[in-house]
Amino acid sequence: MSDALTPGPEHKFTFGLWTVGHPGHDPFGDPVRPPIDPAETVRRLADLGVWGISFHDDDLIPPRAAPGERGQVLKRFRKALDETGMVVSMATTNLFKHPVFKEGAFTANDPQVRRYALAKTLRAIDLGADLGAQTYVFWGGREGTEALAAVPPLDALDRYREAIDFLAGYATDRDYGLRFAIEPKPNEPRGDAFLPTVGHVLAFISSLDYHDMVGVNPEVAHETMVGLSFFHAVAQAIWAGKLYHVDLNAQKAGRYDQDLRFGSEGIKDTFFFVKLLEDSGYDGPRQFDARPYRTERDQGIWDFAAGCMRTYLLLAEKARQFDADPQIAEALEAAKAPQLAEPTVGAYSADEAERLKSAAFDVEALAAQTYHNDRLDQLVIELLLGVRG
Ligand code: GCO
Ligand code: MN
Ligand code: MN
Repeated sequence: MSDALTPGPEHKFTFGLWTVGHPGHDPFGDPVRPPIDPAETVRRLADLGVWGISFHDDDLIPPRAAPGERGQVLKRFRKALDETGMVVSMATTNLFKHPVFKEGAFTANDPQVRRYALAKTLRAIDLGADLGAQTYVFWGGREGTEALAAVPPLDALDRYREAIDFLAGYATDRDYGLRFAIEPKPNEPRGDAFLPTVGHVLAFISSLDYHDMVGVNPEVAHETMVGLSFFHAVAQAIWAGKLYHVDLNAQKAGRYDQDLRFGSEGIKDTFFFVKLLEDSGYDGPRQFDARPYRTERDQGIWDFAAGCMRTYLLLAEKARQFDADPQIAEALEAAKAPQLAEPTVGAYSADEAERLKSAAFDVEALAAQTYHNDRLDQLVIELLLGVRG
């Protein structure tokens, strides 16, 4: 069966090995599910219509792998990729789990820790490129601090920039054709993280020598944790030409990092995000970085994965209905939404500045205008609740 709600390779849905494979431990409780072999994950996801898989170096090759085990794991993984047609969409480095990174990785105070973090990443980039990844993600899990005095932030940002530029130089030198995507997160596991939001990352990128090959990997949960609109964050990344990857899940504002099934919270912001992504022509991976509830195991894991994709496709369908709805079109006119696309004055000229200063504005009449935003928003709510279209 193929319809608008059936996931297929054309949707470019991807999952990280660490998502469906998460054994369900949390800071208070032990694992609730057994680990899943990466090759098995590839097969199960391919059956659901998933296009790609991503991993941290350590998700694929166990850090304490015995000699010979690496080759075996890779062989099984490649076989599963070949047999299913699944691609490796993204690769990344685990720079947060091992205690060596407890004080930071690229921004650790100890230069030897920083150099080790770079060495681990260089090897992980080789692995990712070898398996065909086109995007390399940097999430600075341990880049931050609790003791504000301990980590001078200006130096930390210098070291962060040095690391990303060095690695970008390496990937370029090796001709890997990789693009880098930096993933912001405000906190957790650190009390305060460096590069906490999409805006911070965009500003940071502009300071890089290799700024052209570096973009952003925004995540629903991470912007939402601090009460920001993910929709607007992604819009700014697209506007800057820097949306290189995206992590999809769900999150309640003001909570710990919940990694919930895509679309299961914050449905309105999520809807406008999906509509934006669909309208924007973004053709990169749509990665789900979420986890099944701790209550799930076995079939529950795959139901969770299917649910993420189904909700995305349902929202994409709602976006098409939004565009085709004449009452919504009228309400958009009433809100003057199309007029925001018209330039205000164009480029600066002294003449135009004079014309503006001497123009007569009927400020009272402008102030008395109505925009009917409540009506427009109610139409959106009714669309989402399924009573329109
Ligand atoms: C998190 C992050 C990670 C990253 C992953 C890939 O909150 O733990 O979202 O899941 O996305 O490390 O970089
Ligand atoms: Mn996350
Ligand atoms: Mn993520």
